[in-house]
Amino acid sequence: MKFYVTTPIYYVNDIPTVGHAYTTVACDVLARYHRLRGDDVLFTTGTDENAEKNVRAAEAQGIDSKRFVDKMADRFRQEWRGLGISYDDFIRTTEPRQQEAVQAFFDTIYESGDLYLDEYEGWYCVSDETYFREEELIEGRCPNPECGKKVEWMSEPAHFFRLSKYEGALLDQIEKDPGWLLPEFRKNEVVNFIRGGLRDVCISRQSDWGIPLPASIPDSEGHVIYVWADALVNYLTCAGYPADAERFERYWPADVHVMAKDIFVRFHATLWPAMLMSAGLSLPTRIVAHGWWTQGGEKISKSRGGTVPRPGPVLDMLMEETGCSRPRAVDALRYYMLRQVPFGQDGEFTGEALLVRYADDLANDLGNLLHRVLPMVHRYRQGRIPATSEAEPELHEAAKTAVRGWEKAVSTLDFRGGLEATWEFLRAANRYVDQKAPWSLAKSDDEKALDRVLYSAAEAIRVAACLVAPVMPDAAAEIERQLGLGAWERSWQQASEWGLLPGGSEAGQPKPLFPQLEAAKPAVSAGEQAAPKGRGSTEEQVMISFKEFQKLDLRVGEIVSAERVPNADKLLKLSVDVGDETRTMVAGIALSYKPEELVGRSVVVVANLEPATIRGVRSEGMILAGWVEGDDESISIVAPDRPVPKGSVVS
Ligand code: ME8
Repeated sequence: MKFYVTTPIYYVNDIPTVGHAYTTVACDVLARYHRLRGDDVLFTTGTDENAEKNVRAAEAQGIDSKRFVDKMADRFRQEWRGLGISYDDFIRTTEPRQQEAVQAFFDTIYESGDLYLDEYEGWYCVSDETYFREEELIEGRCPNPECGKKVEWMSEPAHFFRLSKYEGALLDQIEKDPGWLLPEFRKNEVVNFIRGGLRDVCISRQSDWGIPLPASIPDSEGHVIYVWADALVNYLTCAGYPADAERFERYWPADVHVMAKDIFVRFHATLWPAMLMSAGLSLPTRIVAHGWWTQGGEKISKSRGGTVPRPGPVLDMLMEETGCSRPRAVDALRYYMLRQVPFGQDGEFTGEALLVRYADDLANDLGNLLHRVLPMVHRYRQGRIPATSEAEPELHEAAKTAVRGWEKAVSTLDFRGGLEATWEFLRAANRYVDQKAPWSLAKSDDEKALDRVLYSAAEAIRVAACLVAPVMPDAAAEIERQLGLGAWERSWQQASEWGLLPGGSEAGQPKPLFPQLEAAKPAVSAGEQAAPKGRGSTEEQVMISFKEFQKLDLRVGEIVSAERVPNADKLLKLSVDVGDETRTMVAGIALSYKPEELVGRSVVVVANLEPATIRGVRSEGMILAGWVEGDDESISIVAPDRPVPKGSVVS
């Protein structure tokens, strides 16, 4: 099966925002998913360079237009590489192959009688590169609420495309193919737009920047093709049109064009299919519009000015706040964008929401599963995945449900639904580990039961890696490395199979997948995670100076009372006398200590830790303990070797 997916080609008047990254990541996920299925994928993106607004941006920087677009196209490539975008083709509309395709295409349209010369008199918005009728303007400005810029009067001879001729054919197409335009509610906007009456579109301008109208068309001299009519043809060019007939036969029509709602109704769902009908070419199989990322309720846009969220600074922030590596920050950003809002809807982009997703979904649900299971494989089975023929069927069922969930979701570009199905499975796997309590089995002599639980949990992690791979390729590869599957040939098929992890194979060394600096942990996650993480919890070890160390107020305290925190298996509420006062502290040590055995014990306390509310209890400090990461029963509190008075300094 072939699968051809396209992003819009972006204007290069400025570098991309998280909005451009969103569409590009979504298409990348589709491409990676289809490659995993074994499909022959063509995934294209690129830059729309023949626009007047690019020329003006170059002028504003005092750079020659060609040099400017060259530089910006490189920037786009660089940005996409930095986000793990696996495009197969990057097209620039200033390339000769685009000129060849556009001219061949307009020759065909001319031959079909759909081009004619007339006088254009009307308004043009350079920012939107769109023609407007007088009555469409709002107070004399561009009617697009996100733009509202001054429009320019144009009066010149121009070539027109008979768009009006295709009203009926477009409405028929929409009716006969219900899945053609997505989402459903936007389809109605298209229908209303077409029913409102389509006017013929001016498709040439008198300019020297752009692709010349073919000389074979009468009165073409001095005319370049309207930038939208040029840009849309890129989808054909990348498929090999017109020169490579074999390639074109293979990939056209595109399986899905993806974009935001701004360029859906007028351009992709109306003008483009009408142009294709005129040229006698097949229509794309699906055209899908997602919503906008907003900030303060306004669309995030290149031209908005101020601090526009761009991928680079967002990644820097993530790395700084969590201590994760760049590839893992990329994974987290990709995940956040696709998980946070339903694909067709707008969503507010915030660093806070991204950090919460990181902590709760990635560090906690996904990361913890790996870091509970792998250390136990090392501890109880000397680092070898147990060999067992009794992998848990109940977990296999959960895995199959998740796979079906993804497959259904991908067919409608419901990325959020796909990820929710995956997380349902991760939660089931975490519950399985909780219920089977391998740390208790390790104390019994039921070796087979322990083998089965460890194997099944590790197998669930293998499946999880496969499910998250299209969205988080780096994390998936790291999970496989830690499972000892370094040279594993991953395929989608393997996500529904069970028992593929080779028993007896050697697991890799555990390393936090989505590390989290202590300071960045939200109180609620810290509570649920129960036990504090070890020093190795940051992926790259952070060195601190002695001066920084001295900022810690470490003191000896004495536990005065201890009780369980209701509805939290792992938490104890302690009263600790730290010399001059008694503080309440919540500690995740309940699986290792009974409350009554703690009273009167000396402990080492971090006395100047910011208070946090954990499960409704305000915790004013932290006691130190050692533990085997992932094993909540191995916690051992740190205490002075010989008696020292309460409140003594620890340094
Ligand atoms: O329109 N939220 O280029 P462009 C979501 N060159 N998506 C966003 C977004 C946001 N805030 N901001 C941008 C053009 N996008 C034409 C396209 S195609 C033949 C020609 C994404 O640079 C989204 O995909 O203005 C939107 O449709 C596209 O960038 C617009 O990019």
